[in-house]
Amino acid sequence: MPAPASSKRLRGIQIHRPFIFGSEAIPFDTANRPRDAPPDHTHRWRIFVRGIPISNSAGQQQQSTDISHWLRKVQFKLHDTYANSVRMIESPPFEVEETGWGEFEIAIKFYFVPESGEKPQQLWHALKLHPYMGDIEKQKAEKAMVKSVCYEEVVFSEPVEAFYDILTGGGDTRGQTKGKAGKANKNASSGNLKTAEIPTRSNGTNIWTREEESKELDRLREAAKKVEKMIMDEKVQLVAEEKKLAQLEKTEGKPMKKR
Ligand code: SLL
Repeated sequence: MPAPASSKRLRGIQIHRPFIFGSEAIPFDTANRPRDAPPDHTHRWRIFVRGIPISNSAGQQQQSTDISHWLRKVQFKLHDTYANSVRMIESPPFEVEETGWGEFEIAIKFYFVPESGEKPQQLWHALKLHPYMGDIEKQKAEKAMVKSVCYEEVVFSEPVEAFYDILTGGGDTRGQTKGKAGKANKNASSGNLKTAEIPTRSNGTNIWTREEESKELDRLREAAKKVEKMIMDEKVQLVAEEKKLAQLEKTEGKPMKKR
């Protein structure tokens, strides 16, 4: 018996959906120390999984692209020193807020919507409480927020039809599909937030844009050129040094081998 249409996998199609995940932590000071925090705790922190930050039509308030149409729930596995260390977050915002004293690795497990037929996927995040880049002393003195945020993409290879429809439903997926997906893009319409499409340009609040991506590629190309030039310069230098050495060996003889 053939499989029902909705569970048929779309051959040659790959869809990726971007998201960000990470942590924010802030040290307590006498003014903001939560009363219920154990005495050895020093920081308040949050671990989260979100869509790509965007802003509303007024270009101000920060929102995120919707990821809940493909991401059903998220499990955060905290350090064993926490009571109920496994936290299942059943609806957005997918985040856990806690207080603590130490840094540790958090396992983040993604459960996809049931229509997807996809197995859960896990990634890791190292919770950062202490400043680790930039002017560390200044941040410590100011008790600044410590952020550690990563961009990632989940790749759905050959999704089942029902899930493909959910992923692309009503949204513009151009640039989001690879392989033979071109044909299937005919239902693409002007964007709603479902697509999680990375915006082309920045409006001042969003960090991830196609424009930034292309600038970054330019920077990488520039850097690669520079490195190539440095290698060439070193080679020229090496040839010159070898010449000098050969000259010296001619006039002074070969150096004696050390015992
Ligand atoms: C460290 N390897 O030694 C790490 C462990 C554990 C963090 C960090 C509080 C738990 C609680 C907490 O911050 N645990 O008391 O609820 O740095």
